Amino acid sequence: MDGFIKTLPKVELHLHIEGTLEPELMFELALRNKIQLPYQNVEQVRQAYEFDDLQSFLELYYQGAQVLQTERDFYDLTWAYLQRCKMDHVVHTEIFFDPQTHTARGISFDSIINGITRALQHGREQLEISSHLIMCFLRHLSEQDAIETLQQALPYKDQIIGVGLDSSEQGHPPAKFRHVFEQARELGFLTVAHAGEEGPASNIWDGINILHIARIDHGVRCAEDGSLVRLLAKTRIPLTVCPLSNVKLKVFPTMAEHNVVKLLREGLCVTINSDDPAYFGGYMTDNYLAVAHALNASKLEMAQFSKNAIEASFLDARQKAELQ
Ligand code: ES4
Ligand code: ZN
Repeated sequence: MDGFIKTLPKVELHLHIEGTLEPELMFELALRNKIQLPYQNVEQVRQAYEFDDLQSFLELYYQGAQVLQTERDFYDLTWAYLQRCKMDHVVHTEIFFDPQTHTARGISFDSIINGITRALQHGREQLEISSHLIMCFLRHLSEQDAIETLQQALPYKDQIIGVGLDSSEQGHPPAKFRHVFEQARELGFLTVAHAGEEGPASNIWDGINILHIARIDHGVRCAEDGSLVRLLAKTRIPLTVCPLSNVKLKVFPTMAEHNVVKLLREGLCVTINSDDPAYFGGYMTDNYLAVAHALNASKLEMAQFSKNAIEASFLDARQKAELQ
């Protein structure tokens, strides 16, 4: 099984590029940019990565992102992630970035997007990894702030396939972003949103009905609503599930209690993804292995996760056919 999973061609659909910042690179960038970190060494950083919930993680994640200052930093971050993708047999990846985390600190939109897209282009040319970029709005900030971010992104519209919604789900429901998602869709962006990670199944309904999302990021709490599970099975609206993330952030007490294989067997288009691999202790292969070991999934089922991800991707029909 392990050898089968390692070489299985994989597609990643839920990955925050800021969440790939390994402690080693964090220190390198802090030194380069003369930023003081609240840690003495790499081991101390890793020891700090014990989380009680989403909020306790987000605090360290936003703090870590402060070392990202220049276009070169965003390039180095993205290039390191793509090299990990190669090791994990990831052939296509759709990555999130959080511009507001950086523009709020005075970093230009241009540095962020040029650094990331230059690395993605090198990934296509040198590693044969295809990719798309999705811009996320931070849901703890206002809708007006998201609207201004959408305006800032317009000169780079060709580089961004869709918009998403991340950060604190509790207290910031999908309806808060109704207008900015409508504007984004009118401009031709596809839409996704984190929903049903820590928040209730009603956030998944609202993501579908109010934000018209093409995929649900996480979505594991759909299991609390039988009619929603039936809708998801029937429509095959995909769920981008992140197993190691869910256990680290205590969405499930242990991997053995995770519902990802159950949802697969119920016919949902569920996929396996790494979310913030530098913080949650594993990239794509690690997530696939953890699921296979804890939940007794067959090789056929593990391959189905990868097939689902091809189906759920934003590639066109011809590109999907090439991967199948
Ligand atoms: C995130 Cl796991 C998760 N949930 C919500 N927002 C996020 N941003 C980065 N990782
Ligand atoms: Zn996420």
